[in-house]
Amino acid sequence: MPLRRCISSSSWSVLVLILVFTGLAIAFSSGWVAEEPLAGTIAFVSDRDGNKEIYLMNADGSDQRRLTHGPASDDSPSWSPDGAEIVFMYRERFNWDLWLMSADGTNRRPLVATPAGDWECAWSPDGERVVFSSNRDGDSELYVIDIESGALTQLTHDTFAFDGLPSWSPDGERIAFTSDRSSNWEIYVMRADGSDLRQLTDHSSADFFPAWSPDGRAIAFVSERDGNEEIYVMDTDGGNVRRLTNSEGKDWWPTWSPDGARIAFASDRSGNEDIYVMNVDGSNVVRLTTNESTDTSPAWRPVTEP
Ligand SMILES: [Ca+2]
Ligand SMILES: [Ca+2]
Ligand SMILES: [Ca+2]
Ligand SMILES: [Ca+2]
Repeated sequence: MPLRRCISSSSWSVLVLILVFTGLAIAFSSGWVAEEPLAGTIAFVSDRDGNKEIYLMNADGSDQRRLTHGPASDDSPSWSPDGAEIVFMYRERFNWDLWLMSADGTNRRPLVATPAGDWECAWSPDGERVVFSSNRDGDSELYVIDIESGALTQLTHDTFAFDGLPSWSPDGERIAFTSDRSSNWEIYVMRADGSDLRQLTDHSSADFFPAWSPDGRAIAFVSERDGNEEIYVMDTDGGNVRRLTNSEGKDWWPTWSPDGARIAFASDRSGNEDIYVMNVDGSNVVRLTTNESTDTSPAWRPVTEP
């Protein structure tokens, strides 16, 4: 092989190698290679079949399937920590109760059934209790029920305030919730026995819907402080507030992926409510439902394996 041709051939190889490595470096630095697929299962509520029913879908929006059937309204699903069961709001005629079912929709049975309104439930991380709100004593207060024994503990005692929308810390030690005890809706946190109450947000607009991150270090929430409902995240002491969404529609119902990398939420930005998912920094928004009815109340299953 002539010397000149040999040199140009090896230069070409070096150039190709440089281009390949540069491309890989750009791909890694832009995060493109690190993007994980949307994994797991999301429960949600839709009235696409006539009244509010609970559905499941894969976290990429595929395989949407109905879990509940019948004339009653089924709403606000919350998963057991092992992903085997769902507690949800159930309304026959005009009264809301709390029911349990297996994740395949079987084994439906009441957990809390009183003539009062019983709403907004969240399963404890140890799997043994459910926190919920109820107006059984006149106005909305938070209660915890032991699933096995039925023993009830009242957590809040402010008879002039709405207290609701609870979210457990992943270690089970604390419960974040929404209250209007300081004249407008703010997010508060207390120990799981109701003691050591602290106010986390302090803004004249409505702040509500706390959702504790799986690593326990952040709380997602909804606020109207920038004009309409947007999703924000803050540290668990109320500091370091960051806005994640920016749409003219209502963005609410945040729910974290089990790995803490994404947040699914409901939004009516397209004209009717649908489920969306975004990275935890607000980037890469993906729409998961496209049905023209109301699709809302997403709850990401806390485990990803079947
Ligand atoms: Ca109250
Ligand atoms: Ca506020
Ligand atoms: Ca918005
Ligand atoms: Ca829809």
